[in-house]
Formats: sequence, C-alpha cells, structure tokens
Amino acid sequence: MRTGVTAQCRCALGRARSDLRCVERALAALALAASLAAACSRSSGSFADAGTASTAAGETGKPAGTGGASASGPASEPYSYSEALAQAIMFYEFQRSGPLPSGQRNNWRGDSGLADGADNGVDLTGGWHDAGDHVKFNLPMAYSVAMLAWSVYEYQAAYEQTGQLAALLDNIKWATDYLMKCHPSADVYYYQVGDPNLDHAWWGPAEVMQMQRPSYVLTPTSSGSAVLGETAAALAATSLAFKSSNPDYAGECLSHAKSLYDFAESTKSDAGYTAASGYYSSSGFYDELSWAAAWLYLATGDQTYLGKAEQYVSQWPTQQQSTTIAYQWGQCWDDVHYGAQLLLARITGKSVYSESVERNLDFWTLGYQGNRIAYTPAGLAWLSSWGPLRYAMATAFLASVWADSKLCSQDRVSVYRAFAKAQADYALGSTGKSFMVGFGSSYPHHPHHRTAHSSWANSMTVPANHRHTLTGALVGGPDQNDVYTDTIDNYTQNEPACDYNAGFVALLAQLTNRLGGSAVPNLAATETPSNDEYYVAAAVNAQGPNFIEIRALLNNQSGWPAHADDQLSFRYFIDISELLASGASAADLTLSTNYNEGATLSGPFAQNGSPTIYYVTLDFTGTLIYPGGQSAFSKEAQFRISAPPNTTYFDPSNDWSFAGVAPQGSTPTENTRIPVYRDGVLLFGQEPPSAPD
Ligand SMILES: [Ca+2]
Ligand SMILES: [Ca+2]
Repeated sequence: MRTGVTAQCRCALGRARSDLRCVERALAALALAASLAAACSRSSGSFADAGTASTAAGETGKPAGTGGASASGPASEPYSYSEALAQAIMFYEFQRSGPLPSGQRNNWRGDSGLADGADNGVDLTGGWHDAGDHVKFNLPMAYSVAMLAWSVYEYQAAYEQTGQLAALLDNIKWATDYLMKCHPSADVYYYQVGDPNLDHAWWGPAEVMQMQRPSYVLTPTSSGSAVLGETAAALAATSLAFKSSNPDYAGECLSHAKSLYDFAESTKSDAGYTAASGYYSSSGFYDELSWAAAWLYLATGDQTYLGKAEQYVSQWPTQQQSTTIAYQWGQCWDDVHYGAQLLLARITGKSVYSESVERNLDFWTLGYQGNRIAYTPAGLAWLSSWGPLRYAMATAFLASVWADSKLCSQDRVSVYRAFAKAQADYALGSTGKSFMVGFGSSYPHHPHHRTAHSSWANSMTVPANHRHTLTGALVGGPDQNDVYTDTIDNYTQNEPACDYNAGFVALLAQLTNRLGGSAVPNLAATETPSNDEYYVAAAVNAQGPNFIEIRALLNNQSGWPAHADDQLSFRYFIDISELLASGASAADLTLSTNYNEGATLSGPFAQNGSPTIYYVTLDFTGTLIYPGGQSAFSKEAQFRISAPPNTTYFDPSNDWSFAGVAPQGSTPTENTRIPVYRDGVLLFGQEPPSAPD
C-alpha cells in the first residue's frame, strides 16, 4: 500500500487492489464464516424471485430454464431499464477530453486538454477523463471501451430498440479515436496523459486546468503489456461493433489491435508502466493477453489468436496453493480473465472454462464450496469498500451473458439472472436510494467529480452545491452495511468513473434485451446557469470633493462551460453633465490606479458619441482570469477618477455605474452597471441606455 499518494480520489483504488490474492484470501475467510449464516437468511431473500425474474421479451432461442416464467413474472418492472441505459450512456459525454464537437447534448462541457501530447510532439487530444479527476489513464479507459463494445456484440438489438446505438457508438469512438492516436507507430504507445499527483492537487473544472499534463510512453525496452493488451482488446471488440455501420473504421481499429497485441506479446512486461503507479497499477498481463487474443479471434477468425488466448491461461492467477483458476474476484480493469474465460468457454466449448465461469458466478451467488462473496443486508453483492457497485455490475453482466448462453448449467440460469437483476435494481434504487445521478427520486447530488461540482475557488466546499448534474453517473456504492453518504469528499463511495459505468451500461443493455425495452427520446442535459458567470463587484475605496476611487473585482465564475479568459475588461460609466455645466469637460478628468492586479486603465471615452455619457476601461488583456482558485477567478483594480485639484463640481452620484456601488468600507458587491467585455464584446451587465437625440 502506498501512502505517498494524496487520498483525494478514487483512482487510488489500485492500492486497494494491489494484491488480488491477498484480498481473495481475506474474502474467502470472511465468506466461510459468513456464508452459512448468511446464505439462508440473505441469499434466500436475494434470490427469492429466481423463478419469476426471467420474464422474457425477446428471449426466443435462448436456452431452457427461462420458459414458463413469463406468466408469473412481474407485470411491470419497477425501473425503466431503457431510461437508465440512455442516461448511463450519456455519462461518457461528460467525461470527454479534447476539442468537443458541435451538437453536444449538454451546455456545460467545453474543450479541455488541447495541448495533450505536446510535450512529446504528438497529438493526444481526446479520450475520457478517468473519473472525478482529469487524468487519462488508458488501462481503465480501454477496459471500459472493451466492456461497452462487448455489450454491443451481445445485445446490439437492445441498443437499437431503445434508440441508443448511435449514442453509444459515438461515445465508444470518442475513446477509440484517442486510443489509436496513442499508438502512432507499431512499437510506440502513449499509455497515460496527466500526472495524477499534479492533477489531484487541484479541484476545478477540466476546461480551465492549468497544471502540466505530461504524456507517458511505452517502448519495446520499457513496455506495459497489460495496457497494451487491454487496448488491443478494446480496439478488436470495437471493430466488431463498427463492422456493419462503418467497416473502414472497424478495419482501422483492427489493424491497431493486431499491432498492439504484437507489441504486448513480444515484450511481456509491465516494467515501463509506471506513471499509473498507486492508481491503476497492473497486477499482471496474461489475463489481458488472453482477453485481447479472444477478441482478435472473434474479429478475425484467425485460429492463431485462439491458440494464443488459450496458451496464456496457464499463467492466469490461481487460488492460493492451487491450480484452480482464481474465482473470488470479479471482472474489472485489472483482471479480465473472467471475461476471457467466458469468451473461451463459448468459443471452444471446453469444460475447463465453463467450470471456471460458474465457479466465479457461484461465488457471487450461491457460494462455491462454502466460499461466497459478502452481501449487504439489503442485497448488494459486496466485494470491496472501494466502488463495490462497479464489481457487482460487471459481474452481473457476465452472469447475464452466461445465462443467455447455451452452456450455462440449467439450474443456474434463473439464479444468475435473478442475481443480475437484483444487483441492477440495487444500483437503481431498490433500497430507496438510487446510486445513479439523475435517476429516481433520491440519487447522489454531491458526487466526487471536479467538473460536475465546478468550483471556481479550488475548493470542494465552494459552491455548496454542484453546479452541474452528472446525469447517468454510477457512484461507488455503500459499505458492507448498506451505509452510504452523499458527500463530495467521499471518494470511495461517491466517485463515478468510466469503468464503473461500463459494466453498468452493459448490464442495462442485457436487461433491456431480456425484459423488454422501449425507445427513449433524445436526452438533453441543457442547464440554466445558476449564477452570473462574469461580473464586477465594486465598493467605494475613497472619495473626496474632486474625485472618486472605486475598488472593483472582476470575477470569472463561468461554468456553462467554465472558460479561462485573458481578454476580459470592464467599463465604468460616468455622466459628466455637471462638468459641462461648470464649463469643464471630460478632458479635465485624470485617471489613476492604486492597487491593480493587471488592468490597463484608459479613457474617458464618449459612449456612442454622447456629449454627457463617458466611460473608463479597465482592460485585463494578458491577465489570465479563470474559475480555478481564489486569486485566479477574481482580479482587483482600484482606480480613481479625478477632477482638477480644488474644484468642487465633480459629482459621482449621477453616474450610471455608481448606482449600486457599495459604500466606502464595505465589501464590494456585484454591480451589473459595470459591464464586462471579452475582447471588447459585451459579455455581462448593462450599458447605459442611449440618450435620446
Ligand atoms: Ca491484468
Ligand atoms: Ca457625474
């Protein structure tokens, strides 16, 4: 366990996962103790609907064990899996890095990471921010893509039926475009953009991040076979997903997948995969070599890949002091042998794989030889305190795929299906609380997610509430007693992540496929800004018979989307009628600044040729103002407008901008009559109305 990593993010889950076998031993001991007591009271409850859960719209041709249930199945599902599916897919749009295309379904995400890769002279823009942070970790990203593409391979009809296929493929492609950019030549692969420690040290929206974002490369002498293999798997599975709709793209993906696989296999090393250490450390790559080869076999029909997939099975993790393939964990970014063995079982029909699949699924359901996963009292199969829902959703997907195959033991079909549905229902609200943002009446409002929170002050507590709704995000989940707190700093329970949603989307697609789905109208995440994004706050700083001095703060609290600006200015409008009446003019006024954080003061200028309405400009061009910290989002200027010494005619009280300026000695307050401009174009506030001719 590393202790040097700031525990500010769930990406450190790698630490909780660093020794799979150790954890499995602990779980096994727990399960042994708990299973006898729990199996009767809890599992009977959990699986009470085993006989009725398989109501089977669209199940023709599926194996025995599902028939006869429809008559006794529930008349209607408590949750709209179709709606949940559509929302869960949308989550990936909020995770996008790079230059965003037009036609976004939300109005609060903007371009970010536009210089990614520049440190190595390559274009690594695009991809997904990993979780509530902004690092692009390719291992979990590729795993997420592989799971999503797998679900298309299995249940494309469900995506079509719900009208979600285009959205899902579009989101997959956003990631695979990036993954292919990361592979500019055969034996060069960039496996990460962003230093997690630098990234995690700042709490703000992606659009305005200022930290260095180094990119990290693998070469034949400094390789990373797990991430290479996972990326190969993702691209091979994606090639299948695009095969009919975009064969050229499918071919491009497959070509990269083959090349990446060669790279992974010829090097067989994770020695160069170091920048994710403590966050997404790899505990082994032979599972990825089999998983990727299985997908390559499915995509190409080339028996060579099938041979490779099987060849590495002997190197998979095993149970302690045993040759039994490890079965007491679940499909996840670090361990994909669970998915690989399921594919191999279907491809080869060999019992060694089928038995291993059911050993794992039995561990998650009925127990295997007395070893059973822990269950919360309300029925969540609970593997880890760090993001338990992610394991439950992914395993529920595998259980569903297996139950849909003809290889599933007949007496397990209903068990695995009931398990899968119960886990999905737990996530969607069966305990009275939904764990998916935006779904149901009670859902997470304070997910550990920088861009959704959208602080302008580099603070989890400013503002008190998130400025954006992270629709479709599945958070980590509860503790072993179903206790969960919806707080922004609760990164173990309340952070969303790309890999969490991947298994969830896949599971929801299967449920939609099995239980029936309906078209979901196009979702939109268009929000109304909850605060003024740009404004000036002002107070009188000093005042005399011939002058006024204003203390003004130009604020950038943009969030729809957040935007870093270096061309902001504001104008302070005055009325010089009293000067004209005394025989003076605007030319008699002098301007000066006192304290000033970067503004150039100029003027006075006549407003639209008006004889009486003038303004002075405080121009912060060249000064970066952005919603990323106290001193970053707000820049101050104290400026004075003076009539000649010993005159008394100057009167600020009739000035347009003076109305609403806070009195001397008080805190500056927002003043909409001191308008803000970007590159000279009005952004916010009101100019004085034009005087009538
Ligand atoms: Ca692995
Ligand atoms: Ca005046």
